[in-house]
Amino acid sequence: MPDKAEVLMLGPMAPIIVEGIDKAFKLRKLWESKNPDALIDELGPSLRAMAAAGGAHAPVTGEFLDRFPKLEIIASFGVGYDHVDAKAAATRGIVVTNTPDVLTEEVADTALGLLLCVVRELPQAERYLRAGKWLEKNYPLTATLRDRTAGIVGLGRIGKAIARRLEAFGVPVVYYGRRRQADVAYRYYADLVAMARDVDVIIVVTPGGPETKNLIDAKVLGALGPNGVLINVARGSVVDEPALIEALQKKTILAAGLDVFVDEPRVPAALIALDNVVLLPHVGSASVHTRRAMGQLVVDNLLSWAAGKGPLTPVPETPWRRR
Ligand code: 8YV
Repeated sequence: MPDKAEVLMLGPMAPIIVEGIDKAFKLRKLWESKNPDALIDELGPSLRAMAAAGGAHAPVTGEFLDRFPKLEIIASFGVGYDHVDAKAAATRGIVVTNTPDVLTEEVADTALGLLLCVVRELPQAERYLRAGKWLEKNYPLTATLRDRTAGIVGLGRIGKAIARRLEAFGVPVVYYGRRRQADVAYRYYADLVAMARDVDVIIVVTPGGPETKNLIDAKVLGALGPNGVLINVARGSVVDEPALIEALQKKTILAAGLDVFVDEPRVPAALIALDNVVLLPHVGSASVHTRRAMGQLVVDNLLSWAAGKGPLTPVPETPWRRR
């Protein structure tokens, strides 16, 4: 039997991934190494596979990839892969995989939950009850989801799952994206500011990375207006955070719901101080069920690659080519 292939894991990952890789491959843990540089030098010339994630893992840059001339696959955890330079991987013939589909419904659930929390002030009302204030008087009346139109920024798989839910809630949906989609009946805007002017809710669910950095800027927030609500379940980088803080402070928009931030897990104190924002610690996909499915898909991508069948879910920038 040939030796098991080595897989370099760049940072801590869920037990299902660690155990799954450890069973089928020779797992090497970069973050546990006393001398990560020496480990890279040792593995670099022959390593064919890596496992990575965002957050605590260092970003995978072209410079880093140059240290692994034989690398074939980076199996990444999460549908978003802005922590991996996929274009740099593509030019080096390396395939990157992500974990789409298995988290679509979960993230869409979270987005709707967050929207309802923001518009109906449910976390604030709960805090009010716990503080014993209900005994003094009723919680003040809130804004409503009724009579709102929602604009989705990024009508991909998760965006469509959010749109389906909004339809069930009786909320009209429009969308902004790089191109009009032939298979949907929702109104399309090629101009984000024009869409922001026409809607009362913006839901951001577009990939992160340089192409969408600060897409939601002061101009978009200004167009959204004083009754406007911003929901972000994508990446913190898509929203100009200082501009958002200013809009919330000056009430040039009504409120925001954020599951993602520019410098996670650090959340600006200015946001935490505000009452018209609901803040979640990046829990969009974070149920036991969904995280297990995502973890298993990381492992399954590596297993399928090792069996010579090609990875299951390569990202569009790096389609699999049999070698
Ligand atoms: C994960 C996510 O929390 O899938 C994504 O893109 O944002 C989340 O589901 C994240 O990827 C963890 O690294």
